[in-house]
Amino acid sequence: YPSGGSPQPPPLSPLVLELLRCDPDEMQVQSKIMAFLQQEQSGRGRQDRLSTFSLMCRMADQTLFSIVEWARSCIFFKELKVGDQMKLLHNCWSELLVLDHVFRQVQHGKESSLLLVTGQEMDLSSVGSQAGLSLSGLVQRGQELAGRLLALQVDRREVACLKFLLLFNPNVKLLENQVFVESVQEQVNGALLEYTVCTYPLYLDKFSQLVLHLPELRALSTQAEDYLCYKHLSGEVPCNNLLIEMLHAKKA
Ligand code: DR9
Repeated sequence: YPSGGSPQPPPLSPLVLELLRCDPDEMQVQSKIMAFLQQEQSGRGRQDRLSTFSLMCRMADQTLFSIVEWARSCIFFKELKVGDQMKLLHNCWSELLVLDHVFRQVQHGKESSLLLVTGQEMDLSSVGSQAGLSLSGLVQRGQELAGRLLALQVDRREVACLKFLLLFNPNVKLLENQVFVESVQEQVNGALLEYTVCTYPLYLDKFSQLVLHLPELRALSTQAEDYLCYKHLSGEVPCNNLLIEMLHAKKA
């Protein structure tokens, strides 16, 4: 044992480390999506510049692509047949998007602006003036959830676990390998519990506090799907959109 100095931190559960290792590098995702959007804009003349809404849809669409790419490269998920992979993703894509957005706001830590996946900052007052009631409500609700997670001091490792808990949802129907999905859910639950107890020993119920926020996240994602569906029906969402494809898959 090392003598003197500060005590060694407790060893991290190997599973938590593995889940964190699956996480893509935020800067890499940021520059990839930024480059994609600039490419999209650069071919256009002054007249047919994309509207804020189209740009935001493309941005969210690209974020969803990176989430799907993340899932496909993940431990456990790789082992599933494609059919089960699709069912799990169809079930949770909007939850993963909302968690991604909300945790970005936690890290950003500013109440007066949003941080987009591209690294751009957007003033909430300008959202307030451009957005209609339902979008403003969604953004506001997202900020409130971010505020509560910030107060909980949620960290990256915990978020990595939460993403797996959302992805491996044992309530998804007609899975070929239901038992495996249940076992991953249990293992990740156990690892998250152990991690919070070891890392935040003075904070006794951090685990339950974290997990208790999942229903709010799910409610928010349902509300976001409804908004997107409404925009789609009024013909505003650009075509060839993965968001819309996922929206249809879930309803089917
Ligand atoms: C389905 C699950 C999706 C979850 C996605 C979560 C991540 C999305 C990433 C960022 C969203 C931030 C939105 C910032 C607002 C951008 C600036 C703005 O206000 O633009 C106005 C424009 C039009 O507003 P409107 O639809 O209300 O119409 C107004 C009307 O015409 C006049 O009254 O809105 C947009 O540009 C919104 C872009 C939406 C992009 C993709 C769909 C995401 C679905 C829901 C967003 C929920 C965000 C909050 C999540 C907590």
